[in-house]
Amino acid sequence: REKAQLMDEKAIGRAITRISHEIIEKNKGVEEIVLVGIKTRGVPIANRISKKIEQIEGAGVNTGELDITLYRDDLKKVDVDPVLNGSNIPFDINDKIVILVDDVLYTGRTVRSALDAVMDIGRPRSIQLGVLVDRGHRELPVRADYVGKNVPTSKSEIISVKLAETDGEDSVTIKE
Ligand code: 3GP
Ligand code: 5GP
Ligand code: MG
Repeated sequence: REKAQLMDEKAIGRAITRISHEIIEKNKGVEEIVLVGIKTRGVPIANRISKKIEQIEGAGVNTGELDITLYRDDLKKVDVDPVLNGSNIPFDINDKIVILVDDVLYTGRTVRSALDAVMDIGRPRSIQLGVLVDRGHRELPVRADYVGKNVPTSKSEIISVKLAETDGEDSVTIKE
């Protein structure tokens, strides 16, 4: 079926700016926070938020990444749990507020896996979650603290997220 555009470059930029402000406000500054992007597209989103926060606050935020592999051979089958593949978090997360960042939140299984990974590395004071798109259909009690856009979907729909860093352009579209 036809692709419908949900966000263009400007909308994605505004969402990232808003989320950055929300992070700063909720945490009363950025001294205690670190950002962790979930590969693939959570990483450029985390980096953009990190840059934006630095612009706003004039202070840098440690930013790392988690690699979580989705063990399954086709995108429609989401019944296999994601497994941690690797991480690059070269800074202390003990007593920090860790903010996980992903492109799309769906069943919540990727985030559950990411929570495990973070807890293995250290003992953060708290963990928060930011996503560009929340498409619903949670299978676990997971919710995002920061959401770019809520998109009610059917299970057969797919949200395509393109980012300049990985895809040469910025767009969010929905297709069957
Ligand atoms: P990402 O690595 O940038 O997050 O899951 C592998 C890739 O497939 C993801 O890219 C994601 O964008 C894309 N994808 C598209 N539809 C789906 C879906 O329904 N579930 C999952 N897990 N990934 C999807
Ligand atoms: P969950 O584990 O919550 O089911 O799915 C989250 C992960 O799967 C995210 O990292 C995201 O990239 C991917 N994902 C799930 N559904 C979609 C979708 O419709 N579109 C895209 N682009 N990614 C999805
Ligand atoms: Mg993702």
